[in-house]
Amino acid sequence: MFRRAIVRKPGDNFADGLTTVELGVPDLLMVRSQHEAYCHALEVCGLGLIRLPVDLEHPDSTFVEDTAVLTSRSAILTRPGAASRLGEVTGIRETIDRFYTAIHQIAAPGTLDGGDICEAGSHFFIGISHRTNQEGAQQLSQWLAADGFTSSTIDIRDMNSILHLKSGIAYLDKNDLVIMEELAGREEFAGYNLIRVPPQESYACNCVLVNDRVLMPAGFPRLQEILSLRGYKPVPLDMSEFRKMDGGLSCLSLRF
Ligand code: CIR
Repeated sequence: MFRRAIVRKPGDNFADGLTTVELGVPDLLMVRSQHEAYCHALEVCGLGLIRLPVDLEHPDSTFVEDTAVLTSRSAILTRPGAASRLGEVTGIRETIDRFYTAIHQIAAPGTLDGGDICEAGSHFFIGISHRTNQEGAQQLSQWLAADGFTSSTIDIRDMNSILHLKSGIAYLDKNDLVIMEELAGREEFAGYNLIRVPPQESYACNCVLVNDRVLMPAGFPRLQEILSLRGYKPVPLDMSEFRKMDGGLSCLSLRF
């Protein structure tokens, strides 16, 4: 069960952040209202929110998930792979300090974005991407092993369709793994119940189980129906403006 989540309000310069997609410029009013609705949904799931203020130095800082990996045993502060995002970690450290006694930090030359880390029970999948490198993955895997967790890497560097590993997979419960078609054939995922997401809905792979509900992007009826049929309670949330900046649903919070 999660009890809390850290979120950060998007700033007026949100549209100055990084993006690789051409879906247009985010509408700031919609950004704010979609973020508010997301926060409200987390509260409905029973979480107490730690709401961080706008950080205008870092337009991408609302994507807090990339700055830390929080487990039941410790917190690992990351070292984001995009130069413009490196400074975001300083802004999250103080908050993590309030809740964790065991805190580690990815060090240079390692880089790692939280969006590449998928927790699946006591195992962690670590995406090797254009943001997370082998050194970063190795450091994380050592911290995880010291806490009794296993991990393995998934190389996604040759995939243009996703920024982070969690843009393409999400672990839910009872061995269920939501997965995009392009990744479903990989042998690393063979032991899971694969919930295959059709290509036209692959953005919805980035969903997240929060206690008894699954928060998922709105507008993806096939996945919503599959989740309902499997006994999950999907909560669709409009993510259109975050998607324009390559953002997935999970990256808007750090849940613990
Ligand atoms: C970036 O490119 O870093 C941001 N514009 C989006 C980060 C999204 N993070 C995530 O999905 N974990």
